Amino acid sequence: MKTIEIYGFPMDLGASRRGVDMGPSAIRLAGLQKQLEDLGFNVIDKGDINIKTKEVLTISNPKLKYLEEIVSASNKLAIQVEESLSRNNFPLCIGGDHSIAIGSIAGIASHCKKQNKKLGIIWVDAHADMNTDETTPSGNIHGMGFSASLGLGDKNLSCIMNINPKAEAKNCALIGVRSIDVMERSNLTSLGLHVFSMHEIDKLGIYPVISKVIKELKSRVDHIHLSFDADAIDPETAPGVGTPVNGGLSYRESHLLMEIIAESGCLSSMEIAEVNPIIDNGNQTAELVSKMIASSLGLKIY
Ligand SMILES: [Mn+2]
Repeated sequence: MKTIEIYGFPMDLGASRRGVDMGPSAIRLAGLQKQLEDLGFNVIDKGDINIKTKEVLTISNPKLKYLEEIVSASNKLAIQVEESLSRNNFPLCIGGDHSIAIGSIAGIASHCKKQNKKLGIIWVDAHADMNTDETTPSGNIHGMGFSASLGLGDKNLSCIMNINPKAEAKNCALIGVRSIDVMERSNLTSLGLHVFSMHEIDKLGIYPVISKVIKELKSRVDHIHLSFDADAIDPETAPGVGTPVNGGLSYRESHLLMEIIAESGCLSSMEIAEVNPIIDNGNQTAELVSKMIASSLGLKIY
């Protein structure tokens, strides 16, 4: 059985709303480690990456807010994630805002490059996270993680670990999207990314969608990474997220997505982002996310 290494990334510099920096604590409190141990895994919690808070920082570029600290923290996470993979372990990164993906995917890409492996990414999110400093309406870097990983935008973000792009768009899929900024749209179409919005999920169902994505990725890549933004889930089920958008995945759709990924047996790394305990009901969203992580790693109803 694999060893899972948990890395906390208490980051909220990438977002406007405060509180997602408490996500790692909330997910730990929900019993993540025990749930994974109950599945038979050896679990090592590697603690949190050290990240400065907004109170001690200033914004030097309003189109790339807190760029310097986000790049610094991303580098730290990238090195840890790469080391985890080189130990043949499974890095599980818990956020924090979705800028967590910039560092984790950089570390994964560096590992894959050295091992001559192709990287594929399944990005599950209400948003596309395909903005750049030129298209962003807010300057928030949590909306730039996917584009940076695919080689677009500011080089400080896209060239971490000196690999750019981290993955090819044809080896990536975006699932669950329902809120795309006007200028961001052109970045999506220019790369030819596989997009399965809530429209396709409503029409086809989540099972055919995730099955198709996995089948295609399995035939093309050697390492599949899951980048899961908790706001992909409907806010009625997951109210404690950074940027809630109506019309998301239901409780069972979210779990089924994870269960099918687990059944495929091809997941090699994961991050979960944007849990915000400040606007949650109790710890409902972190508890859901913790159980979903277990589903993605083999928890079955029966
Ligand atoms: Mn996101």
